[in-house]
Amino acid sequence: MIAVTAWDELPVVVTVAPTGAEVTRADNPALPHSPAEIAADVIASAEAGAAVCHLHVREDDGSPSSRRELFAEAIESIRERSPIITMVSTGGAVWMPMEERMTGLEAGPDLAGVETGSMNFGEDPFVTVPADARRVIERAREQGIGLEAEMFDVGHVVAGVRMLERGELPPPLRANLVFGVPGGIDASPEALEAMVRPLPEGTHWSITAVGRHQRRMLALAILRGAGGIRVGFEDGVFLRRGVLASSNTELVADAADLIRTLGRRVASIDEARELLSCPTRVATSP
Ligand code: KMH
Ligand code: ZN
Repeated sequence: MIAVTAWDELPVVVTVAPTGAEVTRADNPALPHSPAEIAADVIASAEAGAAVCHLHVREDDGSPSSRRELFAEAIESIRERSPIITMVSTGGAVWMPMEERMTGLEAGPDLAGVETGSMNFGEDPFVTVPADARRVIERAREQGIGLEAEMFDVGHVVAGVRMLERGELPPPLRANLVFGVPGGIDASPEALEAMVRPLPEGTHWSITAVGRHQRRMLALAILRGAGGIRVGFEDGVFLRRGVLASSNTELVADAADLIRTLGRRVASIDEARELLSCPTRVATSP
């Protein structure tokens, strides 16, 4: 058991999101595409402090994919070399039908994301109606996969909490609060408070921030007692203004430095499993 007496003693879980669906090699040539490249980045990121990986997959040409085999291959090669917690996206890409967004659930991850609402994602609609969220949750529960709610605005937080209260979303609530996506909530101290306020006691909350305020938002969240932060090419390809990150690992190492600089510590994978109530899966092959 982790004996926690104060928020500043709580270790911070670092998640790496190595690929996403929107970023391209034109944005950063180091973007991993193949399952082997994704796995290599995840393993190196785990060594730099990541305890969770949030996975999307790509075809060889870099286009976002929903093929189960690609998820399975990535997860398998990660598990061969690291106990890092694996999480699949069910957000996919804006143009993916729900059926395709759900294929990662068939690849045996530890956790899966679930969107608790709809929004504009830049210029595109990004729609998850409640019935679709319930489908994701149901399939994840059938497979023994834990859930993390992906929340891009206050309404998504409120909807997720309601689902928890109604028993539709199983406890414990793991919430990833996302800031700065055009169409979602902004990246500001006030936005952080607004997103945290509806969360019930005992929620494990982490943050993701995109855009120029990314590092400041991560710092704010670390000082506000966040249970986790997320970095990686899905969320930003720059290390600093005008400086491209050389790899996902560099972004993770930088996030780990930030956590330590602000007086907290980085959660080990074992600690993250405990904090996220995420037991090691017995069946390791997807
Ligand atoms: N690619 C975005 C449209 C998630 O993974 O849950 C959705 C996304 C969120 O990346
Ligand atoms: Zn994602």
